[in-house]
Amino acid sequence: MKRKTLTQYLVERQRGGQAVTAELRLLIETVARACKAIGHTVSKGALGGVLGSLGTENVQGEIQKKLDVLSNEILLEANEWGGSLMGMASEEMETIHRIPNEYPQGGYLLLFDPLDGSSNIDVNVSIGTIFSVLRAPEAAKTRRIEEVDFLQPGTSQVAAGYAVYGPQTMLVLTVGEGVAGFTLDSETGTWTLTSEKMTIPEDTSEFAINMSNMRHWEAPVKRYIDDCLAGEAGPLAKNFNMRWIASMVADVHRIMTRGGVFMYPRDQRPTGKKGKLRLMYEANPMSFIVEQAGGMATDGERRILDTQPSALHQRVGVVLGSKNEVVRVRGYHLKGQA
Ligand code: AHM
Ligand code: MG
Repeated sequence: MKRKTLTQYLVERQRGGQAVTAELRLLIETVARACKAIGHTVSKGALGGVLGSLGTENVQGEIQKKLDVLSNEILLEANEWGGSLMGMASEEMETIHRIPNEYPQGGYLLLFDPLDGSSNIDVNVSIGTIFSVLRAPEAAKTRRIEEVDFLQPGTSQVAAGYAVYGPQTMLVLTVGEGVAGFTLDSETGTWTLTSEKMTIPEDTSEFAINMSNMRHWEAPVKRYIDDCLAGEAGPLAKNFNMRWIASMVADVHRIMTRGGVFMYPRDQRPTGKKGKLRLMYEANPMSFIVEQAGGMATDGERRILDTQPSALHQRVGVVLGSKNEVVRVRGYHLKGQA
């Protein structure tokens, strides 16, 4: 069977309507090429001398791994000169990266977590890249792009995706017309369409949460997980399975494939009050993808995509996945407030 490539998929959407402009297509293809390079670098592991820490800290106070920084550089270099962007922002950079004057400026902004799941890098467990594309505001086109221009709600995203570097290297993409999955053919180097319309089953009996944080959780999360653990005899009247990979990309990819509910909730620690995951380049792109696949994404009570960001690196509680289960978790939160 002759399968479509990423380019064909995007060209079809470019011809079909407004969702993909030539500039956006070029941008997505460039990001996909960078992900291929990151995947290649990741796969070299110890042979490439890329494992281990650099000893530096990023803006979030996290120790940077060599691969965090290398992946960030790969994405910056690949996307700087193509003419689709005005600026970029990343988990690994304190502030925004403006496209240098020597290159043409485009109409879009790119945000990314260059290598998500950093704690899994050195142990050879799946990791990934997450990205989000916004339009640069009209007003910014006559002046320098500023950080505030990036602070748009997730509903403004024009495209989002993730690459997962696992047993297979895959790219999962939405341009707001459903979600498509591409597998990297390592022999030809081609992103090849392998799932034309990914959909998340509405019901599930599988949850993903870091249980070691249980003592810090807010009451609704604790109640929900207690009820899951009670199984068939409990109020949910079914047995639940649990998975936690500690790479959001890999956990979300499992949910995209067979359903489930993923939670990194706010908790009561001083460092957990706002959640762990970052809104702009982790929660927003993943929420866009999950919603486009028929799932749902909330911070416990509210839709993540409606959040008006106030800072580039702001954090948010995340509950996403199979629709009926996310509705249930939201119910526990809303009931708690009544
Ligand atoms: P990172 O972007 O620094 O890798 O952090 C985000 C990751 C997510 O991929 C994952 O869901 C979570 O952190 C795991 O956290 P924990 O180690 O607390 O379970
Ligand atoms: Mg991350």
